[in-house]
Amino acid sequence: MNRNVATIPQDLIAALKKAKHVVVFTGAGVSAESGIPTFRDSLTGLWERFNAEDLATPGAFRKDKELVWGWYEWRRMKVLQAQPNPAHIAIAALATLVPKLTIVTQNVDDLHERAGSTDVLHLHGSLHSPRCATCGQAHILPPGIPVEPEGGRRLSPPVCICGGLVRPGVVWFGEDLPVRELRQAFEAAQKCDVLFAIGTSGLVQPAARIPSLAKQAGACVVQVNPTSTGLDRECTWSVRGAAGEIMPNLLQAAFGRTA
Ligand code: BV8
Ligand code: ZN
Repeated sequence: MNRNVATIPQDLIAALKKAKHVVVFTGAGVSAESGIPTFRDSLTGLWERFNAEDLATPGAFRKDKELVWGWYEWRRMKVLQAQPNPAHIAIAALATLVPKLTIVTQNVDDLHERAGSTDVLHLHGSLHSPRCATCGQAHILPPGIPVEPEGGRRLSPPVCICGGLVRPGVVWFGEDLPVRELRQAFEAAQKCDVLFAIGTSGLVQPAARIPSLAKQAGACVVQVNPTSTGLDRECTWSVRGAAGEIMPNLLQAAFGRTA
């Protein structure tokens, strides 16, 4: 039974206070209040006539590597210019308030880490770890924040010492997820007492299975999202609101502190 709630229910607070193992599963919405467009927000500038799912594919990179590499560098600039928001900070603090916390993210930004979270399981890779498409060698990006025009531009991807093209270090549609991270995420979901699904539309597989795995294993599943999603039916509670407000309020209610 999914309860849509605008305020934080007492039984949720009680469940969190006695939880031994909490999983926080995040999507693009957790970075929205840091100014990072969500994955399904419509694209702008050079990419406005595309949707993200079409650009985030090996085929798009083969077809127009400058368009795709320019998009990822523009996104990387946005992330480097952004700051973690109160949701990231509260999630980092949660690690000091519960016996065990596992953070699983679909996001390719490093805002959880910059808020102080460690051992974050990135299911879809990272903007900050490009690699050679041929030999797999990690590519070291120049230090600092790339300067890209607001509307974006086409950029030639770097070339590896082996002659191969450097590609973004993300998992594209049609590509397998990293085996270790996915296994650890599924295991944590099946062992935890409480799982938070924060800022995700629950559309992308196999990551979207994580909340139902937790529910089937008997965990309380809490969704934090301003809108209804396909995950609603998996959730014990769907707390309607922005993560940057809900998460600090939840920590304050349960533990008397927000960060
Ligand atoms: C794969 C990296 C095997 C790139 C991304 C069934 C099983 C297996 C696969 C499939 C399947 N069915 C279909 C597939 C194929 C595909 C898939 O799932 N397609 C979907 C579209 C149906 N899956 C794959 O291809 C995966 N690979 O399964 O390999 C395989 C191999 C070959 C053939 C078949 C299978 C790979 C998927 C990974 C793709 N890469 N990212 C990049 O970033 O450029 S996914 C991308 O979507 C991002 O990582 C993003 O995080 C993720 C999920 O989106 P969300 O995070 O949920 O973001 P979204 O914008 O959708 O929603 C944001 C939410 O936040 C909204 O609900 C909004 O209301 C909320 N929000 C807004 N503001 C706030 C907020 N919430 C809280 N607070 C706020 N302030
Ligand atoms: Zn190479």
